[in-house]
Amino acid sequence: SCLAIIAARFSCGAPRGGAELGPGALIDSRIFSVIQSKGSYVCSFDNLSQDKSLGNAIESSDDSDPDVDGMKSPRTVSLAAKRVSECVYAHARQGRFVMTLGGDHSMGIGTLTGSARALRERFGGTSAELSVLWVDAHADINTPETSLSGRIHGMPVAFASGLAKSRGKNVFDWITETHLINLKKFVYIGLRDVDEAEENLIKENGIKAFTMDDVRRQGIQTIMDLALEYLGDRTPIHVSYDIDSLDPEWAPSTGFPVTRGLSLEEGIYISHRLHKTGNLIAMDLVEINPLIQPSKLGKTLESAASVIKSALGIDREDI
Ligand code: DIR
Ligand code: MN
Ligand code: MN
Ligand code: MN
Repeated sequence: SCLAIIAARFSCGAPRGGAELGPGALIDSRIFSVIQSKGSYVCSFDNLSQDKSLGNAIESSDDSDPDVDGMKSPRTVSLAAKRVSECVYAHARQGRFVMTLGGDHSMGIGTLTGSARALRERFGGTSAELSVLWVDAHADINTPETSLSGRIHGMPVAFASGLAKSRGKNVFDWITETHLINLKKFVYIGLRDVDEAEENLIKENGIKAFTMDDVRRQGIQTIMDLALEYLGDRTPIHVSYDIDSLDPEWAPSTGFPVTRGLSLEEGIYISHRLHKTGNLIAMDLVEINPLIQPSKLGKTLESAASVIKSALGIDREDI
């Protein structure tokens, strides 16, 4: 079958640069040649953001893109996310599995909206609504009003669901009704660093959330049982996988590592269960930053590769 790989080389949603180098590092690790050599997938690559203007956080933090409603680099991130959205949409519309490599998690605005739109066009009606599993230490659901940092990598869930809205000025004004995900079909796993305002948004909107405390109390198997049961049987699933969901022991090269995370085995188990549903249609693997703990980048890439492979149904023994 066909696997579309999108290298979303952006980091303007994050406070510092480096995540734009994540996709290249992953691709250079030859993980996708292994996947192709297993005969599992025919891969095609889209390398987004060759142009400097969308390169990294430092370059984009100049006067050409002043804050809007407290958001940093708003037009740059909006434009980058729009490109990702269109690219994901074009592949998903053809029924391809779409793997987006990040990049900071603001690109989730692009991936989720691209998937949601493609699904609505392909199937129509409410059965065509996307299910989303958000695997992350963070909730990434701040709106411009609640955000303490103004960084859009902390806001993708809010923009992709319509909780946060565009106020013109070329900032997310490309997002329409057809792009939006439904927060009733959305589950978090791995949360352990959530702002107070985000907690409130999760409660107010009745969002299903499994924190790391839940994982420790109940075990990852039970948590996956509950998550998949909640999303239902015959629902296309998009997993947005932030590498910082894993414990820093397994994924040190990331912008906001948080202790008490998932073990690599738990991280792989999540992917494995998703694969086994037969309903996984898209995956994001984001927030690898090769400039952070560079001596441990190899370990971070290995962990990411394992999580990706199990999502695609390639067993650990095969690696
Ligand atoms: C914080 C940090 N909640 C924010 N979020 C991070 O900036 O909105 N997400 N680090 O990865
Ligand atoms: Mn994230
Ligand atoms: Mn995170
Ligand atoms: Mn982030």
